[in-house]
Amino acid sequence: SYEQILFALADGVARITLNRPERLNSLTDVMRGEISRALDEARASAGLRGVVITGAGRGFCAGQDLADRKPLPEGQRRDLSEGLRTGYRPLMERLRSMPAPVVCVVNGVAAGAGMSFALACDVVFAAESAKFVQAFSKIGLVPDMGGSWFLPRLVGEGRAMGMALFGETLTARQAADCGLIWRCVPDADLQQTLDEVSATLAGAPTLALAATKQALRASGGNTLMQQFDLEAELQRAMGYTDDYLEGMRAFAEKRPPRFTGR
Ligand code: T3D
Repeated sequence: SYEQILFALADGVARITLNRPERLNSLTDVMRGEISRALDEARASAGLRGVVITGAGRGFCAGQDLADRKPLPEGQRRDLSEGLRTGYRPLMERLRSMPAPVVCVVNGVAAGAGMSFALACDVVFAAESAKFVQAFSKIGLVPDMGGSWFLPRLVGEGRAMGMALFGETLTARQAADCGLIWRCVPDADLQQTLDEVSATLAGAPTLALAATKQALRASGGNTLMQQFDLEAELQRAMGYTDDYLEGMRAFAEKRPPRFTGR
């Protein structure tokens, strides 16, 4: 059972909802631990088809809970590295190694580590009223939870620098326009987006999507020739799946495929 998140599993799709709305779902030690545990539970469940992450209330996630970081008396300093190693990193390792697709539906503001969290997911949808802010520089910190790695890869170094150094707020529309996220949707359609994304993942050729993630992720460190090799290896494996067989049958029979994720 969970205290600070909601976890549900339906039709093979796990839904994790950050659930401390009065604090804009800012991250506590407990919440980080619970998200990690939920990702483990999802991954261990039979026939997982995908993971959807969202937030309760008007915010998605305001980053580190600053109530846990009370100002220190003069002369004292805080070592922040331990929390990154033992709290943030284990969560991110689980998120990034999830074979099934992970979709984030950003319902409201995503700030600091909350923004990194969203960007770590494979695909990000955001409500039109949601905002993205690299809050770190405003409190004298550096982007963490992988933010310094994701940002330049998603939008290029020029935009990443602007976002991270100035910490200006981006609207969901701006985020979608510069390629930071996949899609900006009207607020009124957010619940429908959650349901549609879940249904899409539940009916997807899950092994192919896992291999697709693997290929796209590997591309940054591969030459084109290495990528050809990887594609051939992955495509070989796909050729033996039930879903490929079904995809070919459905095409020949002019009907939508019924993928089982195997
Ligand atoms: O410390 C380490 O371990 C290092 C790791 C750091 C990782 C990080 O994430 S650092 C960055 C931490 N996050 C921030 O600096 C963001 C702080 N919040 C904001 O800048 C703003 O709240 C937002 C831009 C996110 C939203 O603004 P707005 O105007 O929509 O809402 P608000 O009124 O500021 O916030 C609503 C309430 O949530 C408010 O409480 P109140 O006044 O109603 O009692 C506010 O204090 C609280 N809240 C917002 N963010 C946090 C928070 N409480 C605790 N921690 C927060 N991060």
